[in-house]
Amino acid sequence: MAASALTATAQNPIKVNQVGYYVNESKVAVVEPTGKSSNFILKDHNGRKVWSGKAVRTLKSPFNDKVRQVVDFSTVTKPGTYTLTAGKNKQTINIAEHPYNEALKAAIKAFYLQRTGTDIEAKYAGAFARKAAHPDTRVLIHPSAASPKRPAGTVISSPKGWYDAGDYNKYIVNSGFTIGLMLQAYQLNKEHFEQIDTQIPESNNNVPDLLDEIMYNLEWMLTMQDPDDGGVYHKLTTPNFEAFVMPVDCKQDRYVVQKSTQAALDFAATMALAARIYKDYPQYQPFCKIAANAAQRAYAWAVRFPKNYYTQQDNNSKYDPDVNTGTYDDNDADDEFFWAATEMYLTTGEQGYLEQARAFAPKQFTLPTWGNVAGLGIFQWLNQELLQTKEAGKLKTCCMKKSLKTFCDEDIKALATSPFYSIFGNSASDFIWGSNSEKCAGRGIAQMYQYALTKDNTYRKAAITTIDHIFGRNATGYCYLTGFGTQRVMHPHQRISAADGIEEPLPGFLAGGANSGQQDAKNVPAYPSSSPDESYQDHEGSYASNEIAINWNAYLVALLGFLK
Ligand code: G3I
Ligand code: 9MR
Repeated sequence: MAASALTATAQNPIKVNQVGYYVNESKVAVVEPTGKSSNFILKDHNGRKVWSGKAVRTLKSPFNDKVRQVVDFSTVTKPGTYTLTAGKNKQTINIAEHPYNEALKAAIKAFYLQRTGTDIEAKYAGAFARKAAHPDTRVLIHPSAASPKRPAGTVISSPKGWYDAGDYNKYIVNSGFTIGLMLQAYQLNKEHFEQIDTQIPESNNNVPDLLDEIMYNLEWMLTMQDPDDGGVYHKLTTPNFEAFVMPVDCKQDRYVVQKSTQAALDFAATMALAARIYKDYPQYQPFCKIAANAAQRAYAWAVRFPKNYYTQQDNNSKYDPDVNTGTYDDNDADDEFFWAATEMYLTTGEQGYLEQARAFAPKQFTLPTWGNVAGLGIFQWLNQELLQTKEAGKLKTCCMKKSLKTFCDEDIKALATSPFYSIFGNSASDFIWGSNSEKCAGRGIAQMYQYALTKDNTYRKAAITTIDHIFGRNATGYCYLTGFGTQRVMHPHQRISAADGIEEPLPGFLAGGANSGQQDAKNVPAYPSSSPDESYQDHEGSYASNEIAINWNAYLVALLGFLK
């Protein structure tokens, strides 16, 4: 389809979840009034009227003078394709039993498209096939990472793994977080994930595709541990971001840089968690032994160096070459200690780790992010309760659960006055870098934990309102998952999508989303608005609002895995 056709409805004042609505859940559209008409009509594919009504609420934006009408046609429950009409404007509505299966499949398949060091084959990727690049079999030890046995310039091999995002580097902190979030969701929703066939090279090996896909990055992560001392390099990177060229056209040397406490702990948590999950599959049992051992060594290293934070600027003042790529830096490792100690205890049963987990346990629930993984520690303890394991209750979760409930209830209160009828996006602080995932899908996942704990459907309904935002019921009208929706993201900040000569971007990627920081303002045309919720542009240069990233896709995978 031509780009013009895909974006023809860019100004459609009727904002809906363009992927679809569940038959038995709320169906809300939000209309920006354009004329006097106050009657809304829904017709089926034969043009028969099945519903008509007025707005249930008219609300003013918290950020500007715009007014929005909330239209609720939840009483329509028959699967099908419909047309919603408001005055002269029309919008397509899909209703289905399982409206998000294709989106979930694509969001997992996106990880395959991010694989480094292997041919991406036409039989799995169609037009998006490409030649292998970045084998990473010749990676240099950067001076910041030098050790007696591996002095600067030593060549190591560190193949496989996924490109982090729109760039071509591989970062341990973000990899660990990404895998942690997905494996934890997998633990609770195995049956649903098992039936998702993503058509990847490993699809016929009797292991769920999600686990095979994740293994491709776990194998890389293992190579990032210094075999001598157990420390873990923070990232594998070029000195500078590559230009917008295809992977095969990249020429810069690749380095591993400084070992960091956060990298060691996220690595330990991820490997410990993986060692438990993959042991169900005979072909992965050797991996599980290696992973469990690697996790213990990394944790021990972090205990020796509890404040060895990644310091890019400092390193640049001391060493050459300078490194100017993503930092994933963080000045607090308590949350990483908590998550890692949690996973280590559950894998080894050793009391020492339980004591560490107790010592670092947070009192409050916070949404998990790459920089604050306390939420992953909390989710793992909740998983123990929900799965009724023998470890459930070894760490008291009462404060965490109380604060998760408060958090979720506050979000739900906001629905009453939310112009887009979503628990996300009602305050400016939601619109940060990666808002669609870190704040929006993150809030959805929190609600799904609360739902799992209480079976109170109010929480599941609240979670669905975050998916409604992501799939188009929002101030920009974009459906933020590439390849989906009627108003599509066509120009994500992703080097491959920009350089492959194909008009459509790689499918299945969640764009970062509106970000009031507008940190890329110098690289892009003027933003359409200064409103936080409109600080987005579908422009290739917009890394602050329109990049894609593995961790962001992970939130969507986890949330859709819960929702089913
Ligand atoms: O969390 C704070 C929030 O408390 C505060 O109110 C708000 C106000 O600006 O900022 C929030 O922090 C932002 C943070 O993202 C949220 O996680 C920072 O301002 C923002 O600078 C930070 O951006 C990070 C970005 O790198 C720049 O460092 C993103 O999280 C992170 O996802 C992104 O990661 C990059 C990699 O470095 C390189 N590869 C691509 C990847 C995706 O863009
Ligand atoms: O492409 C880079 C993206 O992956 C990062 O998330 C982002 C922030 O670190 O930086 C992007 O690179 C830009 C750089 O920071 C500034 N000059 C323009 C680069 C993009 O073309």
